[in-house]
Amino acid sequence: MTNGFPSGFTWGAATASYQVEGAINADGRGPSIWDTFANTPGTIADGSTGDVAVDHYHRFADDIRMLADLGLTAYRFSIAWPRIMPTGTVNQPGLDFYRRLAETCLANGMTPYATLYHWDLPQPLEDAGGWLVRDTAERFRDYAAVTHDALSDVVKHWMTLNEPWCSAFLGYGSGEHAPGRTEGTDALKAVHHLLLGHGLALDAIRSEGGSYGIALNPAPIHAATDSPADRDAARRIDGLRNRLFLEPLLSGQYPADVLEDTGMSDWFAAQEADLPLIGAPLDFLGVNYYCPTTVAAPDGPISTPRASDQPGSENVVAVDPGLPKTQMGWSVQASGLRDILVSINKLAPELPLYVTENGSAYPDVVTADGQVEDDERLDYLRQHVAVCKDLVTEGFPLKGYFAWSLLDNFEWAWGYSRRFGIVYVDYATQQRIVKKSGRWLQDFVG
Ligand code: PNW
Repeated sequence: MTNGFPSGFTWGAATASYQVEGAINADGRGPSIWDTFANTPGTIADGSTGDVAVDHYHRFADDIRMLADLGLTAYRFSIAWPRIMPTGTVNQPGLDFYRRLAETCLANGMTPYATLYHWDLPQPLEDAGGWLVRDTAERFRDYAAVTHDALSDVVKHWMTLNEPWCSAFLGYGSGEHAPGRTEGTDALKAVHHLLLGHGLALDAIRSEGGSYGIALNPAPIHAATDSPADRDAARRIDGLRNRLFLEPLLSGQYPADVLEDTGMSDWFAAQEADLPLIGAPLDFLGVNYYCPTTVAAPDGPISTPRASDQPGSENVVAVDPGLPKTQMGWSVQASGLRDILVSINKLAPELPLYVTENGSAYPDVVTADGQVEDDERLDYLRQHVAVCKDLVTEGFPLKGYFAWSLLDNFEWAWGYSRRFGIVYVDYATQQRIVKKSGRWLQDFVG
């Protein structure tokens, strides 16, 4: 191949249901925690919601054609649980929608990669305790089984969860994401129930001819200095962000130091019987990578705010490493992608890996002649794709790359004020414009 990648390498772009679909009341969909959260004043930076989003529910066929025109061969989308089981019983029109979507992918030569949970928990399940209760994991298994049964003839690549770190620690720790709860170290119960849901679902859906995994958001964590205190801060954050997920999934054990840091050792000891299910072999692991993190020991007196995405280590401070930043304030360091993939490969040397998300937000503008010249995003993409190319050339088991995102969309707590698309969306008209970065990817994979 002229671009240095083998011809079987998967090139795709990703979206998530609540971020793109809109049509929140269509065809029997019920409310999710994101409907509730986004409609609570003060939660979303620009006061917006996903009510309309980029209307992908109605425009998916055009969007998939556009993706195919870009020369990409895979589409990673998520399935909205509240369309399939809004209240616990099956809503056939919801399944029909994703069948149409998957069939449209196939008709355009695109392989569908479906994620079963990208954060839109049915509101009735949150009302019953959400991810803090075990029952939610069992309900997730039921929903996964129904969905897989209905679609496994057209969807062969499945991910159970997207970024359970975000669901647990932004949803139940800092409260920046739905359901907006601040439960301190109890957020680790959400971690366990999410991973249990993954294990139960995997066990229920795994079948011949399919490929099954999960998408995490691990990141390299650096200590600001070599001091013991800074290194301990890095150990704590690496524990919460990476090891708390990777180790049970890949090695069948929770990291003891993280459970001690959080005072959760006894609670987790009582869940030990779940570990074989959680640690069952994966066919692949999805890695969503955006940026590395540098941390330092807390300076000054310890105070423990309840609202934190690092429960038990609330006072560990993030340090600016002085790298270029995207509009999210996230550092740009493509070598971090290599670092995290290599460290996962050490834990599971044979496991196929995919970059299931990678991308950047910048304040795009449409020029007078209707173009979007997003050179910074193009550079970001080029640097990270180059890392993938080096790894693949070295024989590393990296199987594909998905840009986040196909389209500008509802960026969670930031609403529409942050754009990640390789395709621009004019939110007033829903017009799509392929950005310069999207054209670059098209040329590259072409
Ligand atoms: C991921 N953080 O979210 C998600 O999978 C996407 O839905 C999202 O649009 C994308 O990254 C860009 O944000 C994250 O605060 C959200 O560290 C927040 C964080 C990480 C990932």
